[in-house]
Amino acid sequence: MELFQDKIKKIFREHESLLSRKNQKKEKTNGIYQRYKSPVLTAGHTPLIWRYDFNEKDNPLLLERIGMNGTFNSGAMKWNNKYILVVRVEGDDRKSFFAIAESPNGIDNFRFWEYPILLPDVEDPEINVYDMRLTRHQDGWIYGLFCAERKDPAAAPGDLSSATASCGIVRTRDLKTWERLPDLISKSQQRNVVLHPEFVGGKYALYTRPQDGFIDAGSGGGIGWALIDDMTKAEVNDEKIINFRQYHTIKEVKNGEGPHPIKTDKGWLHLAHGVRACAAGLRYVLYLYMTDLEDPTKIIAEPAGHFMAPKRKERVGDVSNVLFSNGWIADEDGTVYIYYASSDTRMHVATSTIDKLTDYCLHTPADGGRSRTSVEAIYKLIDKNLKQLK
Ligand code: M1P
Repeated sequence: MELFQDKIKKIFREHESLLSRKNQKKEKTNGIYQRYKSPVLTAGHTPLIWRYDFNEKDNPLLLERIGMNGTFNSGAMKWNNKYILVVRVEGDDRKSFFAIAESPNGIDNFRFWEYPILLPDVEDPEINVYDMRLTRHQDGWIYGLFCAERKDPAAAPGDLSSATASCGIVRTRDLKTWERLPDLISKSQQRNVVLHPEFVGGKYALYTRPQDGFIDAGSGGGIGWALIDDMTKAEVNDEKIINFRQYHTIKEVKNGEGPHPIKTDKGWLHLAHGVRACAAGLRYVLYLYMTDLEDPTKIIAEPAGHFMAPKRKERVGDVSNVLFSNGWIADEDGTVYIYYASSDTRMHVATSTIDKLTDYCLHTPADGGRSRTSVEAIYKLIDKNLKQLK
């Protein structure tokens, strides 16, 4: 019979071989970005000490005591020369929480820190938290903005599904001690709220996503923008939509800012998600757009359609047909690490460069709104190529 200690050694060996697996580039690329073969984080990457009780007397059968269901929608930043993800970990109990994983190279060998983050509470404690966006702000703090979900107090008796979404706010200087600030005050529900990294006219600036209900964006027109005087009592007063949802596009049902935009010499580079409905349900894809350096609310480029959409295994998971990103890292050499989750289940990385992403934004035709305009764009390219190749 296998000894308890031998069984433990085997579990640790298998875990280590998953954690230390080298990631490899996928062969095919469209030139704009490079996908990788393996996910960077799965539920299987979570530490064994979160899941097993290794005391033989208490757990003689060596069963998993606390199950982990998924690792997805992660905020990202470079920290002490390491690539850091603040991961949305979801347990088998459906509760999400945040935990930090770090990698020496950004594409593999991600390892979770020993303890997940125990968020301080606010007066009205939320039920669930997810999708943290990290911003190292000009004011010196690192902010984490996330969705705080509560049971809808107005739900009819017997309705155990209706919920409300608000923006929770924490800040830290070391990623270890987190100060909880009051939730964002807003007339509407809010999810996908992101802090711009610089002051704008002396104020903090938020990308918002006003929504009528917990799921429905409803009359919320798209990605919004609001200036905030003080992050310790943040309140949305004036909110204007800067990136609209549009009929017959990849973002007709919903959209939302991803991580905070990257400052480039050609403008602010934004990553967002767009949602459309189809017979298979909702389809979430990623798209890029750019805004003016002086006026981050002014769109200067937006390529038609998606930048990345779920492919092959990415298409299947707990919520299938979803790509979602709330974290990317721009390295000093211009490499961009795009951390994206597939189907609310696992984390991946794709790499690109600032040059490629801005070139893609500035030179991909915009959505003309009709099939005919799409064909006209192709005609223009064919004419140009035929002249070029003669
Ligand atoms: O299930 C897909 C995504 O749905 C929500 O995003 P949005 O508010 O834009 O619809 C979020 O719950 C997100 O976490 C999730 O990945």
